[in-house]
Amino acid sequence: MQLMNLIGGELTGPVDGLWIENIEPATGQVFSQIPRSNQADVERAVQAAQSAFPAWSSTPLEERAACLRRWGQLIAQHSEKLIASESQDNGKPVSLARSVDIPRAQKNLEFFAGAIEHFASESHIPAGATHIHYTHRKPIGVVGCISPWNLPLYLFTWKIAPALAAGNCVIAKPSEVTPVTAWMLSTWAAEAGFPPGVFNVIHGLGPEAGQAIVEHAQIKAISFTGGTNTGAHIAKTTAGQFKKLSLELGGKNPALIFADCNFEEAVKTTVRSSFANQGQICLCSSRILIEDSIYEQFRDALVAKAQKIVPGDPALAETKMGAMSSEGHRDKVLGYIETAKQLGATVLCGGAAAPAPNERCSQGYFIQPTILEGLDAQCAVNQEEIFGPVITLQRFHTEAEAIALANASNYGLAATIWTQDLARAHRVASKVESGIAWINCWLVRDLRTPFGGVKASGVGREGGFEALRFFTEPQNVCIPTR
Ligand code: TXE
Repeated sequence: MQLMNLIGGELTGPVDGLWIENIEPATGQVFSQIPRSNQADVERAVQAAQSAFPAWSSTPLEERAACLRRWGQLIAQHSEKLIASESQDNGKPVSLARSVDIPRAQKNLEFFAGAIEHFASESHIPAGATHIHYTHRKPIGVVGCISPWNLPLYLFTWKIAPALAAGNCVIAKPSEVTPVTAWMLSTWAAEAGFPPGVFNVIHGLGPEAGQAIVEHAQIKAISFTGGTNTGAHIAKTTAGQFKKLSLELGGKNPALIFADCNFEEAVKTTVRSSFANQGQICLCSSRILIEDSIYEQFRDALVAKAQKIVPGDPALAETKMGAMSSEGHRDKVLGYIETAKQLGATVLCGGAAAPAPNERCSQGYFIQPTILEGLDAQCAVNQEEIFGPVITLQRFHTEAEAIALANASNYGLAATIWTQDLARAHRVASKVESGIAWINCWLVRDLRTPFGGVKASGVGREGGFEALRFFTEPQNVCIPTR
């Protein structure tokens, strides 16, 4: 299978004729080739996008919304193929692609089709006004959307949908690790009704194709989700160009387990929040903070449940945990487990690569769900984002200590708080340094809410009208009333 770029409405190979091998992580085998695009491909895409911008930005918003809705319907129509492809490309179980990734990709497109129809700007008219001010929100122009490999089509559509709805032309780059479903979606752009050049996809490596997008002077905004180091690099690269930036980066998310929690529910959800998608969700819990009086009981219940999760062939319907997204990432995660052992951690379960679930997957990248205890809060394993099925347990005695431990991190994306005490729930949520706080639940999303992190977890917010504000440039217009 050979994937193509989409430039100016045409599916086309890379200018230089170079290709990258794309590997199925469950088998370690090459199953497709993707364009190794560079600055020349990006230049062609920017030119196509610039030519398309005047017409697209003045297209009635109902028509732009209709294109997004038709695209959403095409996802629904092709969902079986998308589910299988997402699982093959990423290593995630088909059950997860079926319940989360692909339906959510459709919803993202349909949500922003609706959101743009309800998006209004402000006017400021003081009593007895001599002048009226109103805010004109204009599309920015050509924008770049760079997405990661953990939720490939889900995060790709989360960015391109608001960008297109707001009237921008898009240069999108999916992760080179998981490019297939973005490519499939690109092949239906014309059928959905997008004129040539409105939506362009450039495949390739981050430091080449991604870097060319980030550096391009005519690309006026970058929406990026990925690693914190890459985000910092993008911020430095664009600083002198005054581009708008939305950076959704890593996390080291605490789960605060108080003694008065609903025990069963807290254990069940913490297992899910720790190991869903092999721990490769930026919102996954990675530091489990447990109140002293229930520490042993909670730990043992968590370990008992985690031990029952056995990584399986992602293509099989019954599999709950699949393969790591790539060999390099598998090795990085195993490296952290080794570091933990060297630091004297107790491995309560897992702690190694998992055996291949079957012959087909004999060369695949599997890791056992791993729970560690006995590590210092400041050590690398408790400070750096591992982004795999690896969690650490820490003990606290007081609410203040729990909050201090939760905040003892450079990251600040999501916190999960488990307590039945209503006042404490609100109090702790307000003191935890995070963009999102879930109380007695996890990963419950309303697409209208602001999404993003503080500290090293990023800059700006996605979601709802926040995303539409990001993808528009406000202009204040002032006019006398008489
Ligand atoms: O991500 P990268 P990587 C974290 C996680 C993981 C680490 C590194 O901890 O272990 O990041 O993962 C593109 N200019 N997350 O290296 O490189 C790249 O091609 C422009 C958290 O795989 O950040 C891809 O499309 N673009 C995370 C995207 O950036 C560049 C999800 C993300 O890749 C670029 C993924 C450059 N110079 C990883 N270099 C989350 N927050 O959900 C790379 N890219």
